Amino acid sequence: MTGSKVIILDSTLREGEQTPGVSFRVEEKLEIAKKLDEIGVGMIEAGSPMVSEGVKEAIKKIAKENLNAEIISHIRPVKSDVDLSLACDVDRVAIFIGTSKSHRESKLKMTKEQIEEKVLEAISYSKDHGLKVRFTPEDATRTEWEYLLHICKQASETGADRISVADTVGIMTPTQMYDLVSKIHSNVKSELDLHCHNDLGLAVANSLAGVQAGATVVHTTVNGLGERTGIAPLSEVSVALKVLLDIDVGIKIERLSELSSIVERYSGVYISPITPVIGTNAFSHKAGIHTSAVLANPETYEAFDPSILGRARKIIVDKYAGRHAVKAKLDEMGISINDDQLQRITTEIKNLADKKKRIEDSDIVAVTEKVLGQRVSGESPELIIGLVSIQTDPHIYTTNIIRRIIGINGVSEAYEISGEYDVVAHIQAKDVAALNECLESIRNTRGVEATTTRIVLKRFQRNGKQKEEAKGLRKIFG
Ligand code: HCA
Ligand code: CU
Repeated sequence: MTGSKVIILDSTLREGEQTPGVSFRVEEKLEIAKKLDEIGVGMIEAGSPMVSEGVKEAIKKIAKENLNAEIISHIRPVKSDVDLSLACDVDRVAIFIGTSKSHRESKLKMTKEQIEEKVLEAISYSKDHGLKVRFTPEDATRTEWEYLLHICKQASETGADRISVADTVGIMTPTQMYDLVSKIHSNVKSELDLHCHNDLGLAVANSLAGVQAGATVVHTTVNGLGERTGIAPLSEVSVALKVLLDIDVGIKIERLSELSSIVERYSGVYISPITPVIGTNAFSHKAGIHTSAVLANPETYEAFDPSILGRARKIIVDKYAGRHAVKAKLDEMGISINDDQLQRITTEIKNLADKKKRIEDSDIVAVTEKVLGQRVSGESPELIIGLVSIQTDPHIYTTNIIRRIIGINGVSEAYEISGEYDVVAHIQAKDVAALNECLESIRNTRGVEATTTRIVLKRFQRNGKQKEEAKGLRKIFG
């Protein structure tokens, strides 16, 4: 391994915007870039200026921000693309061209020599105009070794101080990646980037192997966005490097979840609950055997401490839960019970869970009250409940807007409806501040044009037993 520091290049704004269905607005790009910079990303690939006026404008605006991160434009080896990059005032150009046989013969219809000539010309032109240069032999991992080495050496000698080892279709194994990066590293002077696609789910593993072989920049996107199945996700790469290889890439890990939610919202692509590191379930424990072990010693079923992400472990209470889990949950709610009551509550919860898909905190409180025959004295989870009627942009598919809204913290359900409004969202918040934050996020959602919020004063349920008064209303309405 080299002694050089390893840093992250984030390409959410370039590779990430190549995700089918994703298109960021200029202001969204600017906000994402600032957040990436704050979080500690060392390089931001801001876009390809030749794609559109909007992309160019976003790169220009990001470059103007004077962020700590190096700002890169991703271009073809043509003068006009270099000129556009100069007009955007970026720090570096990343010049890419396919080098593998299929790219040369079927896509570019160019010979090895023609490709080399174009690349070297573009590197010289960029250097002459004061730009830093990275060269990416696209599909490097399927390029004949002799040609790959030759063109990388030439690019390096012509002034590309970085070379990106692009596993464009994600076909490497970690050992193959380690071997290839080691070979390039020992034969070429430039520093190496890793650009690993995730077609077979190996992007993170291949990135780690590449770092062990001497590469010093890892390309990521927030939430792993990108062409097809995307590239290595920022959160997984930065946490895995830290936890498994003790390599600190300077990322503020505790802010990764926040960044992920912003990008979910702006991209419309939502992560699964079982996504590593940032997924809702990443630190949830369900089976009785697991929960009692974790409560005794978290190490038993945790790869690393959730607190590094500012997260807490969660004990799931449903039919798989044992008494330890139920006890921990009731303790958390400030409800104290004896052993006999605990046994009965646990049995009742299991019975209920056989009939109901999800056990909410309110179900646990209801079961506890039933067993104890009294209202529980501890902190029952009183929430402010709101119904938000939403008018949406008729040009955007309503289901897409709902998908964005449902990802906002505090939104528990959303319905597409007929009539004056298009959508109704059911929101829950612990206090007025959280309520306002949730409403603000709904209003800021792309496609939301107008909202009207009604606060629930009393809530009745079918069995007639539960009737909750929402708190904090006087405060909101004077
Ligand atoms: C592309 C190419 C690229 C380039 C990667 C890089 C790839 O999608 O246009 O410049 O490091 O995967 O090969 O993203
Ligand atoms: Cu790519």
